[in-house]
Amino acid sequence: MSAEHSSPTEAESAYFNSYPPPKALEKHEALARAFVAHHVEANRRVVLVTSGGTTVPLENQTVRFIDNFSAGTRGATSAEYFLEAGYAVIFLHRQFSLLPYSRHYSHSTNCFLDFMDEDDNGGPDGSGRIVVRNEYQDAMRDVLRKYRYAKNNNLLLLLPFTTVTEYMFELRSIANIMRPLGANAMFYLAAAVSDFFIPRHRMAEHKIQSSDIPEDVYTGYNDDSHPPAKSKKLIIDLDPVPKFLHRLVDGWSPANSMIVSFKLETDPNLLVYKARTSLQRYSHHLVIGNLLSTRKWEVVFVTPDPPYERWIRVPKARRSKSVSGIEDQIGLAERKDASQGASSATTTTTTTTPAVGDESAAGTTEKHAADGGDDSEHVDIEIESLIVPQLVAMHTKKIEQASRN
Ligand code: PAZ
Repeated sequence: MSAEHSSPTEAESAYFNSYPPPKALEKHEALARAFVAHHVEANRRVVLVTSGGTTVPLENQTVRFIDNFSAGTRGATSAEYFLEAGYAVIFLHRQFSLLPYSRHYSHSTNCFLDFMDEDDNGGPDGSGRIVVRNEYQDAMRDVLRKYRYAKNNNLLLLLPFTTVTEYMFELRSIANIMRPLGANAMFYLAAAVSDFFIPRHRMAEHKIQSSDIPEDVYTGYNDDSHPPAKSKKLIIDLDPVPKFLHRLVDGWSPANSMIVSFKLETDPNLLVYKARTSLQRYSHHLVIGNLLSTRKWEVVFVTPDPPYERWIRVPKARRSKSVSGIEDQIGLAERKDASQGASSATTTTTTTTPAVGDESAAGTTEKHAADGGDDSEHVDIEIESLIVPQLVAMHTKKIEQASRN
C-alpha cells in the first residue's frame, strides 16, 4: 500500500521498520524512564520540550545534509521558564544547539571568554586565578544558581538528536515512557522538524561525488528515469516526512496530557490559516503560530475553544534587538487574517511569571495594542516569559478537568 493511502498506524510501522533505531536510543530510554519514575513519585509535572532543527542526510555514510535555521532559542528559553514554574523538563534537542542556562554564555554571541578575567593576586609566575568580571557577577550568579538547582534536583534531562529520523524515534519512545505521568505530562513541540527527507532505500551509501563521474548524479530517485538534461548537477528528490503528530495525539502520549505544537511561516497571509488547519487536523490542544521575521516578539495562540486566536506580544520598548528580525512586520499576520473575517483578540501580555497552578496567569496585565504600550521599564522581555505562564494556566485547568472525570 502506498504511504498516501495507509492509515497513521501503518505509516508508522512502515517508517520505523525501515530504519535501525538510533545508537543512543536505548541509553536515552533508560535515562528517560528513571527521570519519569522519579517525577511520577513526586507527583510533579513534566514537560517534553523539543528544540532546534533536524538534519536530512543525503548519504547513508553522511557527509552532506540539509539543515534549517533553528538555533534552539525558543526551546532553550522556554525550558528555563518551565523549570521556574516548577516543571521537570525533558529537553529533546538538536545536538550542539542552545541549551537552557548555558545559552546565556555561548561560544559566539556573548562569548563566555568575554566574561572572564585573571584576578589581581597573581601567583609567583604572574598568573592569576580565573574569575568572572565584576560587572557580570550578579547576572552570572543568577544563571549559575538556577542551573545548579535544576541539576542537583534532577529537574532537567538533556537528550540530543541530529537527524529527522533520530528525532522521530526519540519522540515516539519518550512519549511512551511518559505515559505514567498521565495529565501531568505536557508536550511542547518547538523543534523545527524537516517536512522532507530521502527514504533510506533511495539514499546513496557513500559520499556523492562531484567529479570523476560521467554524468549527473541523482540522489533520491526511485527509478532510473533521470531528467533529460546532462550537466554536472546534483538533483535531489525528497519525499514528505510522515506526519506523526496524529500518532502522538492518538497513540503515543499519555491519556489527558497536553499537547502544544508550533507552526512557523514566512508569509503573514498564511500563518493563522495554517495554524488553524493543523489544530483541526490533529485535534490537539494548542498551536502556537509564529513568523520567522517576528518570532522573538509576537506569537499567536490558536485554540479549539474561545478566544480561538490570541496574540501575545512583547511591548515595543521591551523588545530585544534581533539582527534577523523585522519589527515592521509585527501585526501583519493578524491584520491580514482579520481582514478575511476571522475572529481574533488582539492582546499583548506584559507581566511577571505566575506560579504553577495560578489561574490568574491568563489574567495578567494586558494591553490592547498591536505594538504594545508599556514602556515604563526598559528591560528586554523574552517572549517565552509570556508564553509559558499561559501554558501553565491552561495545563492546570486540564489537570483539574481530568481529575473530575
Ligand atoms: O529555534 P529558534 O528559536 O531559532 O526558532 C523557533 C522556531 C521558529 C523553530 C519555533 O518557534 C517553531 O515554530 N517551531 C516549529 C516549526 C514548524 O515546524 O513549523
